[in-house]
Amino acid sequence: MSEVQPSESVEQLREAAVSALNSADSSEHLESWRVEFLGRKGRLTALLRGLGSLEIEERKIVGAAANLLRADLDSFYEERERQAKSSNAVVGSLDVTLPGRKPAVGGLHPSTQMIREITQAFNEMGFQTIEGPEIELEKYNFDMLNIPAGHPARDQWDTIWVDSEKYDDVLLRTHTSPMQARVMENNTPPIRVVVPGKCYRYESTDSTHEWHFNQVEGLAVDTGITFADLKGTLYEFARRIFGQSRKVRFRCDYFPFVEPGVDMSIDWNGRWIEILGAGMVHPQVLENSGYDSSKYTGFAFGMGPERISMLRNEITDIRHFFSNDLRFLTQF
Ligand code: FA5
Repeated sequence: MSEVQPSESVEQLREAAVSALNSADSSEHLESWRVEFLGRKGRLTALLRGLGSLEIEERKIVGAAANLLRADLDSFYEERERQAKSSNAVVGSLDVTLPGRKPAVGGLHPSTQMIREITQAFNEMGFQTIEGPEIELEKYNFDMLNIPAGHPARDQWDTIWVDSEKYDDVLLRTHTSPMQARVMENNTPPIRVVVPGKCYRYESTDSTHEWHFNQVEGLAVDTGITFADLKGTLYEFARRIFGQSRKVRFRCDYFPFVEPGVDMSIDWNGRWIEILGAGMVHPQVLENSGYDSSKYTGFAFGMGPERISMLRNEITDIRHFFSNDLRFLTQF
């Protein structure tokens, strides 16, 4: 075996080349690395040119080591170049090499979906949808509805009052019923409207009570409207929303603006669940709006779409509707 050792300079060149290649972090750096180490006037070429001055045995060994180094550097360079090309495809913060993902698409809020379903059921029965103010005058929220100041029925609705420079008695409406008075004031019979919208009550929340929630009000006024019309309309509504075979129950209830007043429940797995309040429009309310109560009669109702959606979709807590949690919202 020859005593001649492989040239140190091949090993030094390998070390220098590999370390420079590892720190080349851009295409420009890679190119200057290629020129420095593998180029025609580069360091490897210079080393090969120097072989001629070596003894024949040494030249063989150093030559073989230098050729091996060239092969290695070529393949290291190719690998780095391939990596650089694929990372060049990353444009700014957009990585176009990532696999495609379905874009998130928004949808209608579950309350809106329920409101639209309810109002559509009534639209198909000839009711028109209208909206009214959420900030309301005491006059419409209470007085016109037969609930004058000091009337104990005011305690039924815990009221959020609003400071106003222009008006004395302004509040966030506690129900959509003030629209009964507003609609009657501005229209002549026949009237058939449904009024969806937000209501506010100063009350603590629990699984079935929110301090803000939606209602859908209904009002029909004409000559000859009877309690049978109220029952027939609400029966048909319950069938459309809860299914054709749904059983319905009416019981007496008290609201100052209707006489007689009722609540309507539906049969839900053998239990009666109350879903709305209703009644024949009180003659005083008709008179307050300038109608002759000996000529006109009407019925009105008010329901909570969130409570109806809870029943239909087996939602156990009303607070989910307004907590803005996508895990809930995306289920609709
Ligand atoms: C009223 O608000 C009457 N204005 C309804 C009415 C209209 C009666 C026309 C007669 C004629 P009540 O306070 O019961 O009634 O509310 C009606 C519906 O609103 C309830 O059945 C319920 O579905 C919903 N609701 C009431 N309070 C809340 C609350 N805190 N959170 C969620 N929903 C509520």
